[in-house]
Amino acid sequence: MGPDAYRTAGLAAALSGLGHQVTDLGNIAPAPHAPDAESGAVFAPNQTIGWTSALAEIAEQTMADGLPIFLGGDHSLSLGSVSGVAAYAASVGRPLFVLWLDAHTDFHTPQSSDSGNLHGTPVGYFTGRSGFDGFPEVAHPVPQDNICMIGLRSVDSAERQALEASAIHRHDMRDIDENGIAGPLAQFLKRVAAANGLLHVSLDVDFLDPSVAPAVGTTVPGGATVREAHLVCEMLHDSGLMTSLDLVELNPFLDERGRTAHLMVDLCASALGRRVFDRPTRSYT
Ligand code: 4U7
Ligand code: MN
Ligand code: MN
Ligand code: MN
Repeated sequence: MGPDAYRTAGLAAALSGLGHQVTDLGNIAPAPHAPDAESGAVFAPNQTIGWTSALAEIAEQTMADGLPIFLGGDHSLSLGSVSGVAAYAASVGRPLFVLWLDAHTDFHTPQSSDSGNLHGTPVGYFTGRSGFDGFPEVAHPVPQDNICMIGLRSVDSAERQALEASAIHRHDMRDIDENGIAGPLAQFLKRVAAANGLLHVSLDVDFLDPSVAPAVGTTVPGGATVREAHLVCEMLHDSGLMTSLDLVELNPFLDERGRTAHLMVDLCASALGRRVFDRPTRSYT
């Protein structure tokens, strides 16, 4: 229901109002897959394999035509969106960078996950961690050093260990409180620009504070404010660097009169050029 909630909240009209040509490709179906067991350590692995192949294929295709926006739905969709975008980046000979806006690091493997929920594993998958048996092979893993996470405030111990041994750039909420959100983001954007990279942005609803974005299953207090989130999106637009986007984890059943869906639409509009006043062009090179 996530994608339909975005449609109802006027995502396409918001973007076409900014002068973009918008095509809604409709809902994607998972590729044929084996049935899942009723119970097991991991929830719906085979269905997720089906989604991953279908999404990776459509991601690679749509990158050639424009800036794809993947609407969800469970963050496990990023196993497919990011691995497909990475394949496209490799085909045009440019490095892929990923900005992960989330309360969580989603760096589990199916083995390390305590919950068995695959929405906690996309970063593990597209960085090429082992343990994703039966999933499509990740032909072009995203280098750890090309990933920047902002908004972190709920990290499991297995993830923390793996993350601390990794080169992934991470900014928890304390970092944002102490230093603001613009500094770390600008630093990252500079690196993307210097490398002539493509930039995939993955925006999990729970990046935002639950008081302003209640429509998500995994609320964690102490998240980004409305303005912090808009500033990130406005800077992304100014940079001209974003080449693909996930809007994920929206659960409209938990929303209050569509306020979370509308906020996410407004953020997406900011990332694609909505502003109050023009500013002198800012360069991140
Ligand atoms: B989301 C969790 F246990 N780490 O693995 C897990 F805390 O896409 C949460 O970021 C994962 O919302 C959250 O289940 C996944 C949990
Ligand atoms: Mn989820
Ligand atoms: Mn999350
Ligand atoms: Mn997430």
